[in-house]
Amino acid sequence: MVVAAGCVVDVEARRLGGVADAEDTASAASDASGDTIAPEVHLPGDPGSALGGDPGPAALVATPADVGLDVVPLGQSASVAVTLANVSTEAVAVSGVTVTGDGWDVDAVGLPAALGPGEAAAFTVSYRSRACAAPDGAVTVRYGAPPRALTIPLRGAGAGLVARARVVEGDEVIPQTALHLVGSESCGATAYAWEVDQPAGSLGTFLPAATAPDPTFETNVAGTYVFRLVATDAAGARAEAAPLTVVVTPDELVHIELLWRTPGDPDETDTGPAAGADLDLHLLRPGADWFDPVGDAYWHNPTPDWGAIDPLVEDDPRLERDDRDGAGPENLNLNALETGDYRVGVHYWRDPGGFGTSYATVRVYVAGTLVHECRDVALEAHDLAEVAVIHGPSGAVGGDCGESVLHEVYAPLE
Ligand SMILES: [Ca+2]
Ligand SMILES: [Ca+2]
Ligand SMILES: [Ca+2]
Ligand SMILES: [Ca+2]
Repeated sequence: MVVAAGCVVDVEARRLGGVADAEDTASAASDASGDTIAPEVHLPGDPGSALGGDPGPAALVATPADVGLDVVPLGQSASVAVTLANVSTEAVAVSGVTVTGDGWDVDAVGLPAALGPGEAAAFTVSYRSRACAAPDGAVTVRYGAPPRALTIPLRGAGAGLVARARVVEGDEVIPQTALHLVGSESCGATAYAWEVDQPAGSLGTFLPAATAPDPTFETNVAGTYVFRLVATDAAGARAEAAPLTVVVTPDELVHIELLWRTPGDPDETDTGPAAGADLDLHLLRPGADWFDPVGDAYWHNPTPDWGAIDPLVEDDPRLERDDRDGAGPENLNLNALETGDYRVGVHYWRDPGGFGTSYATVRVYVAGTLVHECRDVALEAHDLAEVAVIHGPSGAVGGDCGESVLHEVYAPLE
């Protein structure tokens, strides 16, 4: 008999005497006591196993004889009342009611210690959904002398379609963290669709695809990302997981970010030697000029030695991310500021695809906080715009957003 979730089979339950406690009687009725326990018996007149002597017809009958639940959503519970009827002509002592199976439980507190001839009483079997597919289980009722066992099979309930999403790295990370998104813990899903709201200008993508159950996603731009997962089952039903919010915060004293868009590039996320416009981020040490072999940190000089010579002193800038094929981002980081003005520049180095004007966005973070932003600074190939000045050692940031642009600027190695 299959009983729908939440359905209760009502029966007349009469208390005849003491209370059989499932917990206390479970161990007392164990095989270790040396008692012989006759096997499962379902129907009156069923002789059961004759091994060790014919125990005779079963005295107790369960209704339903087995329990099966339909869908029980994760975290929810369903219960079924099971009636025990004494179909014999003598009183029967009930010595224990036990249950097996993860998530299954039994409440037999109200069950009398004995049932008279023709009498019946009920107990409750419940299931709490904690997994996509519930395990099977069984209720065993021990009764009579010598002890006999009445087994009621429990067939597990599925959780149905449930979309579940999580991110392994947690909800606060630093830039360039490869997030591992997990959707495969959804229940009943046959297809997955991930979406993301990402910081302005960020064109991050899911790898290997937004339809993968467990994709990765690299947070190359600081800011807030919101990930959404829609799971679909074989019947086409859809379920959406709770959104995941991940905040990406730089952990360097100074973090400078460059993004750009190039409207003439039909695909700003493709890769390859001529796939996009190549803009470059530059950071000048106080007093240095553009393309200085030591004083300008950029792609050709990504980790110059500034400040102390001791490599253990964290006072050197680092170009952590370079981008050569469109959109960016690039980022430069610095953990110590000497006295003086550091200048931040954007150079439109190459336009191998002839994509034309690019619009640069630069954000400067100091101690994890966005303190300066230039949006959509228009640049033609070989333009160089100064977009920020960082005052050392205070970390105050000023400057304009590319009001003065140098034209026809070529890197010395060109
Ligand atoms: Ca492109
Ligand atoms: Ca570049
Ligand atoms: Ca140094
Ligand atoms: Ca790119």
